[in-house]
Amino acid sequence: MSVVSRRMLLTAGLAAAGTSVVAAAATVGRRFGLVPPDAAGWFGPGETLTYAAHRLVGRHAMAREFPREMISAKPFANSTRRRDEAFLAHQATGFTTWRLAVDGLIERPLLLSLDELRALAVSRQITEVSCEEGWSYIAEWIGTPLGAVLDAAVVKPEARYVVYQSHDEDAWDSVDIDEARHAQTILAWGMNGGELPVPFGGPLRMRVPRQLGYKSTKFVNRLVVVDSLADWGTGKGSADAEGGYSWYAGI
Ligand SMILES: Nc1nc2c(c(=O)[nH]1)N[C@H]1C(S)=C(S)[C@@H](COP(=O)(O)O)O[C@H]1N2
Ligand SMILES: [Mo]
Repeated sequence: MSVVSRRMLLTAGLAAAGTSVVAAAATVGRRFGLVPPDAAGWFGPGETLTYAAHRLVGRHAMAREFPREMISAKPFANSTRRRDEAFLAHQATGFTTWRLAVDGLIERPLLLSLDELRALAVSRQITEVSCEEGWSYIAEWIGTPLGAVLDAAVVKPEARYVVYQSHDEDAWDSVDIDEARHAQTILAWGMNGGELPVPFGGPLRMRVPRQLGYKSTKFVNRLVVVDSLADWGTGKGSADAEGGYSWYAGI
């Protein structure tokens, strides 16, 4: 038997073992929130291992925060697709009538202006946006913790995920409740001391600094608290997951 074929057999055997172990653990894992919504795909076993490991040992881990002097002089705004008509109308009037809608499994549906959002709580962080394509930049983000919005809305006990939608209709995404309530997960309305500029997602973007940049959806306009992602798109939990990226993008 050649070295190559033995290695191939070994790899195949390990992969098969890994798959069956993960399959056996799936029932337990689902119960304890260790299985990501895109677990059924080709990369499913790998996605599940990463997600489960981060959830078991890193639930409270913090994304790296940087000193002020490391803020990037020229942050790069990634290209963005077309925003909807409503966005253009709000932009024309300086976002004064713009509102963030919050609904789903909550006691108090909300429609929040930017001022109302700012009045809930303010949090600052100097963190890095890391794109899966290899570039990154560091900026100061000022915003309202997503957890503070969830508290204001009074989340029902069966809630498991927060779906976020955008004026860019192709950019919906979601995080689990732990990520949503993590102190560094914020709805950012400020950047580097000023308002959040439109190219960077203004008036409001998600900042999920423990995950890759694509989870930090720009132009966010609606949050929906849900117990399952099955009814959203094809059930993978985000537009990016449907496009082949992993739903969980922990760094
Ligand atoms: N609405 C919207 N949000 C988005 C994107 C997008 O195309 N549309 N791109 C994502 C990706 S892939 C990255 S890496 C970051 C980049 O953030 P930036 O534009 O501030 O550089 O935004 C994310 N948020
Ligand atoms: Mo990205």
